[in-house]
Order: sequence, then structure tokens, then C-alpha cells
Amino acid sequence: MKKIFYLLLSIIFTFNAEAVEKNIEILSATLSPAPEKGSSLLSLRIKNNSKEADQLIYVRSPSPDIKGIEFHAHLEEDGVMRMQKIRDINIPAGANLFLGSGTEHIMLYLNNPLYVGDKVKVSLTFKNDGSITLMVPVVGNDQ
Ligand SMILES: [Cu+2]
Repeated sequence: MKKIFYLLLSIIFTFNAEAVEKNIEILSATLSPAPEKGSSLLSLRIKNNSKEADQLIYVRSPSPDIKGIEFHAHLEEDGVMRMQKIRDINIPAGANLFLGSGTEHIMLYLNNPLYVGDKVKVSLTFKNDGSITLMVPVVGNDQ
């Protein structure tokens, strides 16, 4: 009897997981090469199909090559562009948003170099839409 109960419970949970509709679509994801260990820029194109804004709140990677991940904004101060750490990235309702060089972006700090052709597993967590896990390729600047 207990077994049947757990089986039913797992069916209900599976059904619910599939019934939840995803509003966030990741249209592209790339990493910049870092031949010397340092940092790599994670560029994303994100579409929010919801009528409500969402927020990118965490980016994580299980890879031992990744030491830390930060969200950055570009700010102009006395004519000089600087990067500043920010807590999260807003994804407006209906947006088709590019996060990368010159905008709000995601920076990975590295324990090891990253070369063109490498792939890094990355999980993005959105406040409303939950998590998406991707294998992100390292591509050259001309690609
Ligand atoms: Cu940065």
C-alpha cells in the first residue's frame, strides 16, 4: 500500500513538473575564450514570453574550472567605462534581451584557461521561472 502511495505521489509530481510552462527561452549562450586563466564573458540572448518581468538571480557551474561567477553592469564615470558588481539582472516582460559586452553581463572567474571548442555546464536560475541548465560553448570573437 505504501509503495502504491509513493508511486502515485511521484506521478503527481511528474505531471505537475510538466504542466508548469516555461516562460524564459535562452536563444543563444556563448563564452569568450580565455587562453590565460582569468575571466570569461558569458553572453546570453534571453526571451521572456511572460507578461511579467523576471529576474536572473543565480548563475552557477559545477565545473572545477570555474572559481566564481558575478553579474556586472557597465557604468560611465568621468568618461571612463567601469564594471560594477550587481545582485541580479532584470528581464522585462516580453523582452528579447542581449546580455554581453557593453551591457549588463555575466562574468566567470577561472581556475584554468578556456579554449575555443570547450564547453562549460552552466545553470541559470530565474526568480519566477526556475532553473535552466545549458552546455555553453566557448567561441572565438569572430564567430
Ligand atoms: Cu564584467
